[in-house]
Amino acid sequence: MQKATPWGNSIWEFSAYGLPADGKQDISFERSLDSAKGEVLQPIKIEDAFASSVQPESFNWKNKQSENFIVKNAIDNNLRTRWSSMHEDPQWLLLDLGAIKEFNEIRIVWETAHASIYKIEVSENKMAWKDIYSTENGDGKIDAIMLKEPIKARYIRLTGLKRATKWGFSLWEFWVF
Ligand SMILES: [Ca+2]
Repeated sequence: MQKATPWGNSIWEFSAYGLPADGKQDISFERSLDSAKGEVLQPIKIEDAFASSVQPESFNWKNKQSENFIVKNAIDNNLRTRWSSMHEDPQWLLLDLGAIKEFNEIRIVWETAHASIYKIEVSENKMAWKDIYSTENGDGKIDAIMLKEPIKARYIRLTGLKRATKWGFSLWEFWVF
């Protein structure tokens, strides 16, 4: 509407980001992440999920409907449902693959309320835990974490140590490959 300088209006880039409009997992999106390798990966099925806390259901003014934040939302292959913790540090999310499985990549699709500091541990028995990843510079969006070598484990525990926002720890999906 009004130029800020004697020159014109000039921008380097204009980008828009969002989720699939149909509310279902966008497989082409998932595949596009692997296009460089020419492989199509399917995530390992996660049998169950638990969390240190769940934010109470609330009314979403954007969708005009109430929204819940139950932990199963993190493993339902739906990028429009999310788990969110209570608004306190720290919190954890525990995923059960149902049996010991081998994997070498984890992908976390964060909601705006992401973790700036978090770590991931794995276990075969929920007693002895092994650190496999940590970061103090989490920037949300999608974290595709390639492990140095394939890991065999049944349980995966994500611990959010510091929230990036005043909200909780919230993610749309947790994938294991
Ligand atoms: Ca979901």
